[in-house]
Amino acid sequence: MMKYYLAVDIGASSGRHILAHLEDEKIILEEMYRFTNGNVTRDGHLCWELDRLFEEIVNGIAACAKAGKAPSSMGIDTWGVDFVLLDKNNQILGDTIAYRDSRTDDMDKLLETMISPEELYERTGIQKQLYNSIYQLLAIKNEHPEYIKNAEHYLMVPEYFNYLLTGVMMNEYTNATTGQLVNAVTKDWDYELLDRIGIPSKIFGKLHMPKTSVGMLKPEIAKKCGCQTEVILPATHDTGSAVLAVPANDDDFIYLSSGTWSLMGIERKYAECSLKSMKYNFTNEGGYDYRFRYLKNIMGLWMLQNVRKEMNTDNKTYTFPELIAMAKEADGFPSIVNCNDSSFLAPKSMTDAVRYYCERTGQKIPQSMGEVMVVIYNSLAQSYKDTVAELEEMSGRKFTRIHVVGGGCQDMFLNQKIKTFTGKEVYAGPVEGTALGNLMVQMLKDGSFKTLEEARECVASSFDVKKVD
Ligand code: ADP
Ligand code: LRH
Repeated sequence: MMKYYLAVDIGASSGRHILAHLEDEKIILEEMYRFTNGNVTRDGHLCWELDRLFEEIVNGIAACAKAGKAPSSMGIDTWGVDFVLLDKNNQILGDTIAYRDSRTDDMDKLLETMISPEELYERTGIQKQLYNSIYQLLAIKNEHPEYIKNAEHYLMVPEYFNYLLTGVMMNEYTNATTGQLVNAVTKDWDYELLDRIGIPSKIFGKLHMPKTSVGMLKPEIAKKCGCQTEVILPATHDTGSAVLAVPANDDDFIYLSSGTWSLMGIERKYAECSLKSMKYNFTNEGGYDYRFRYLKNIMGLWMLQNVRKEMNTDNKTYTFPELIAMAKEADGFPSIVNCNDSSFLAPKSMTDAVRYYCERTGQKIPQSMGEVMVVIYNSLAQSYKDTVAELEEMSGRKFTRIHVVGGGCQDMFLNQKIKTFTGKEVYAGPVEGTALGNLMVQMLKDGSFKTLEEARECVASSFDVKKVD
């Protein structure tokens, strides 16, 4: 009997059920189900549709069972920082507001009255991003103090789905670190920090590591799915899973997890919480086996996703290859924007935001959509180039290669720009890096691989990794 493993990988733009099995010492993947994701506006806030996403999770498991490929184990990973608060009846308090919502504007000023930015970085090693869970908790405390008062449990998005599937509430380390509430040295919730910001520590459960078993599906869920399976914790933070699947075992490379966000960095054994690192806004996210991902968030393909949405009409949906062809025609357009400018985080119109940035910085304003896209491509590549220089400065090393994983690695126009701008060797693949990292942890748990190195070796021999010319 073939043993199947299932990764449910939900990114900000889409979710997918990727099934895996081992055959002739290779990992074979099969996409069983896919669904869209994105924010919706409710009562003036950007929210996630958790109920719909949960239905999709169940539908996808059912699709595996229907195909006669019921998974023995499964794991869920999603984007970081977002969470729900549950009351004593285990019901969600309020809407599940998404990290791009503006409710956290100015929460940095409030937080600074409680702890200095320097001390916060020294304790957590996490980059300042206004969407981090710490700022979101302060925003809730301001607008709905009753939610904090009535909260019994803090569950991040994948943990909430695991709870709905199994009835078991379990916090997981890698995703917890994204929130800026975990101490980089103790690798546990920073209880003193929680005290100082007035958030009750009782709502935070023990932090569990990837490979921990959450439990079996509840009987009513197993019935809907048409199968029983064991839910396991992968690195529930998608970036944590993606970086596990980088197909290399040496350390002469920089990774770029390329999707809605671009996450560019290196793996390290210790968190670097120096003032210089803080100035560059590098982050130290907790990973599998307590490895740290020293990386930078770059606005990423979110910018193109939005331009695409603005171009699509009822009669025409542009494919990514069509968009790339338009951008190629306009190549040579000179303007560059700072991708990480806050005006690109959640603009009403990305096209207008790019044009306005060019105007206010005295640059040529892109007119055609091709020109707008070229500005985005070149600006992303410029950010990667700057980040490579900063990573080399901070680590005191030079790197030969960049490994690009995730949906964005299919964009050869972008891959070529990365090569041209950074001057590094660029390798693209695997596309489903995040799902693969999730699956690798399940395979490490059942002993199919003894070590992460062995698993990474198997990834390298199982998937076609393209060297970009
Ligand atoms: P998420 O972070 O939402 O999980 P993905 O890893 O799925 O994102 O990557 C989605 C992005 O990958 C798209 O926005 C698009 O820019 C890029 N992409 C996906 N398919 C293609 C393709 N066929 N060609 C070029 N780019 C693609
Ligand atoms: C990528 C990601 C990233 C976080 C952001 C919120 O999907 O998890 O690592 O910073 O979403």
